[in-house]
Amino acid sequence: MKNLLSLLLLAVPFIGNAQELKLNDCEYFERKGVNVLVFSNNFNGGFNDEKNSGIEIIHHGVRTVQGGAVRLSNTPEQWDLVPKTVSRKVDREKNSIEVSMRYDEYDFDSRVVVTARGKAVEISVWLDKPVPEKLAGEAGFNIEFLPSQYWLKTYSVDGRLGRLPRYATSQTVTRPNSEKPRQFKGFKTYDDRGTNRFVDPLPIETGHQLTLATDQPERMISISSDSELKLYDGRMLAQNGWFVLRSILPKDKTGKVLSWTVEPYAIPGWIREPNIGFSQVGYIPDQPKVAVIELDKNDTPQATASLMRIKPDGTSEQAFSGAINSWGPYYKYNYVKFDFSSVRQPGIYYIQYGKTRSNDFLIDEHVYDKITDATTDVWVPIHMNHMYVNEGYRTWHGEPFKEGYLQAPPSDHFDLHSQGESTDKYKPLELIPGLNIGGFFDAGDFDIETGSNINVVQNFIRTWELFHPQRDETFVSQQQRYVDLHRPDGVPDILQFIEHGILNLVSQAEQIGHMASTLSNSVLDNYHHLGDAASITDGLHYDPSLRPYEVSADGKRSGTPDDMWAFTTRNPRLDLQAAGVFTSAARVLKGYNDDLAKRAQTQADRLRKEATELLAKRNIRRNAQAEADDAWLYGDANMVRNVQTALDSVPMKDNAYLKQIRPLIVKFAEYVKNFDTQNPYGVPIGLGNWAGVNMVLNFGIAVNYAHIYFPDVVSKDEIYRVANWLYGCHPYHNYSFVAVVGAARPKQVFYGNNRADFSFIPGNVAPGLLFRQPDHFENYDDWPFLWGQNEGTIAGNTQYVIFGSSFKNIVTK
Ligand SMILES: [Ca+2]
Ligand SMILES: [Ca+2]
Ligand SMILES: [Ca+2]
Repeated sequence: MKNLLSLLLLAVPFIGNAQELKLNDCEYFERKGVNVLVFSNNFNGGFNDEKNSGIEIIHHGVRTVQGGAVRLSNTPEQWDLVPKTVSRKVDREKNSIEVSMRYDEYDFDSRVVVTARGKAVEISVWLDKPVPEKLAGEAGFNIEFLPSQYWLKTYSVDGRLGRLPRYATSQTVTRPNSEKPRQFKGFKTYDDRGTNRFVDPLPIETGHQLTLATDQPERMISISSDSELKLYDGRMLAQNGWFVLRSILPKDKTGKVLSWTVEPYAIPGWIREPNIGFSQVGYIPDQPKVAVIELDKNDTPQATASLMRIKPDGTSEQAFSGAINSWGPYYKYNYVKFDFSSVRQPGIYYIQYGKTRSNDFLIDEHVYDKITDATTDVWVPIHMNHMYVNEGYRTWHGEPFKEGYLQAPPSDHFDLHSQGESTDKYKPLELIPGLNIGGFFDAGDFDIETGSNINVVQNFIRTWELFHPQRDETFVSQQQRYVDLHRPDGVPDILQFIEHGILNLVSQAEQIGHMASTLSNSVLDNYHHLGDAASITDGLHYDPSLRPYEVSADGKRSGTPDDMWAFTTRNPRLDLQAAGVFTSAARVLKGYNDDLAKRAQTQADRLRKEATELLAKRNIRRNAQAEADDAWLYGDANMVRNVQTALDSVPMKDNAYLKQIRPLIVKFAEYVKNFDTQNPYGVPIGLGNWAGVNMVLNFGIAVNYAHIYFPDVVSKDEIYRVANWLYGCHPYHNYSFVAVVGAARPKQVFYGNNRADFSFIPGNVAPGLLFRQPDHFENYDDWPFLWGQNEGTIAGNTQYVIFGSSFKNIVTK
C-alpha cells in the first residue's frame, strides 16, 4: 500500500511542509482541504448517537468522518449508549486537544488526546483505571466513515486490496442478550424473535495499516496503529449505520492504552469550488434577482459574472454582465453577490462565474404556479394515518394500526414521550376505543404528535379561510379507509385534510376526556420502522396470556406486545389549543360534515371550560388565549410570532385595528431588512440541532401577510427572500430544499419513511442547513439519514402550504 500512496503523492505537485495541521482560532486542526474537529460537537442525551459528534473530519468541504470516541459496541446504533463529555482542554503549546468522557452507567472514564503531527493527527486513549470487567473486550475506540462517500471506493489493509460495498453484505454472528451493553433507557432496538440473542457484525477486514479511497484523492485517508484495526459495516444492523473502524481497548491496562495515526490526504493547493446560490424554481420577470456566491476563504473573488441566455437553437449568448459585490465573511466562507435584476426577458438562463457555470433556470411569469402542488397532492395524503394510500400502480401503505391504541403505562419513553403517574380513565395497557381514525404521521416516523396535528389543521384552516383553494386531486373515503392520489372526488382536498385531522383530535377528546400528548410506538424495535406503515404492528390485539409471537385460535389476538400506546397525561394548555382549532374547524366543516362540526364544537366548549378551570387551579393567572391576544404588545424577541398573531386577526377586525397595528408592521419592516446585514442570505438562519426551516417559513409567512395587508410598508420585493432560500440560494449547495414542482434541481434524498431507498416523498421540505459547531453548515444530498437536515414534518410541510399559497397569491396578483 505504501507504494500506491507514494505514487499518488508523486503524481501531484509537491507544495512543501508548510501545509501542516495547525490548531486554528476556532479550536480545530486545519490545513487546506482538511479540518479535524475534536468534540466541537458533543453526543446528545435526548437521541443518543445522532452521527454528528465526537472526533469529526471535514474533508475537502464534506464532513465524511464522525463518531470518534470510546464506544461499547462494534457498530453503535442511534440508541446505543454515548459517552458524556466531562471536560475538553485545548493545549496550543502541544498542538493538542484532550477530552475526558464518561459512561455513568458503567462508572467508566477515559480520555482521548488528539495531537497534530505534521499532516497527520495522533489519537490516543488514556485510562486511569482499567476497563470495567463488564466491558472488557467490548469497549473500544471507534471512528465512523460516511457510507455514501466511501462505498464503491477501494481500500487497502496491510497491502490486501478490496472495495467497500454499495450495500451491506458482510457477515454477522449472534450472541446472548446478556452480553449486549445496555441501550437507551434499557430499551432494545431489535426484535430477537424469542431467541434471546442479538446480532453482532463481523469485521470486513482487520490489520494495522488501512488506507480508504486509494482511488479518490478527495476522500483518501490512512490510519495505522500497533493495535489491531477492525473495519465494520454498520449498515448490517441499521440502514443509517456508517463504516466503522475500531480497536478494542486492552484489558487490565492503564495509561496510554491505544494510539492511532490518522492522515487525511489533502489535494495540494485545494480551493473549494464556488457555490452559486440562486432560485432553482427560477424568477418572475419583475422580481429582484440576486445570486449569492459562496467562496473558499482562500479564493479570490472575480470582478464580474455573466447571465447567459440559451437561444432556441441551443447555443447561448450573454444577456447581462455585471459587477460582483462583496458581502464579506460569514462563518467559514466568504460571500459575494451578483445582481441581475435588470434582466426581465423570459427565457432559459444560466450564471457564469469564472469557470463555474450554474445549471439552467427559467425567467418566466409562471415559474411559481405549481410550488405547492406536490406537497398538497402527494406528500400530505401519503401521511394520512389509518388509511390505505394508493397511487396509480403503487401502494404507499396499507391501513396501519388496526388493533387500535392501548393506554400507556407510566413511563419515561423514547422520542421525548412520557406518561405521568396516573392514567385517568383507562388502566395501563387497556384498549382505548376509537383512536385509530384520522390523523397524520408525524414525520419520518409514524406517531401522531397531537400538538403537530393541531398545527396541521390550523395551517389548513388558515389556508382555506384566506385563499379557498378548490384543488381536488385526491380521493378520500373515510368509509372505505382509502385514499387514491390523482383521483378527484368532487371535494376540495384541503377540506378533506381538515376533516381527517379533526377526526383523530375529536376522538381523543371524546374517548380520553382530554387531549393525549401523543399516540406512539410502545417498543423501540418497531419505532425505527422503514417500510409499509401497515406492517409496524401485527394488526392483532395484544394478549399477555399468549406467548410472544403466538396467535390465538380465533386469529384476533397475539402475544406480541407491539400495539401502539396513547400517552395521555393531561396538559390543559394543549387542551386549550385543541379547543381553538375545534372552534375554527366547526366553522369550516359546517355544510360539509355537519356531524363532525357539531362534535368539534361540543369538545371545544367543554375543553375550554375545563382547561381554564384547571389552569386557574394551578395558579396560572393568564391563560394561553389571553396571552395570544396581547402577545404582539411584547418586545422584539417574539417579533415574528407577534406580527403573525396581529395579522391573523385582521379579517375579523375593522380599519381602526389596522391603524393600531401599523406601528408594529413598520417595526417589522425594519426587522426584515436588518437580516441583510446579519448574513448574506437575508433570512433568519438557525443554529440548532434541527435546522431552521420552521423559523424561515414562519418568517416568510409573516412577511407575506404583512405585504398583503400593508403593501406600502412591506414591499413586494421582500417576499422573495424565503423563496430564494428554500429553492436554492443558501450555503453548502444550491439545491432546492423542497422536493417541489418547478425546481430544476431539487434535493434528491430526504429523511422520509422511504429513506432506506435513498429516495424522497414528493413535496417534502427539508429542515435545511444543519449547523455543526463551530463554523460548518451542512445538508447532505447523498445521505438521507440525518433528520436534523433532511426530515420533513407534517407541521412544517403544512406550514409550507400556507407560505406557498400566500406567496402565489401575491405573485399572481
Ligand atoms: Ca415523532
Ligand atoms: Ca378530493
Ligand atoms: Ca398487535
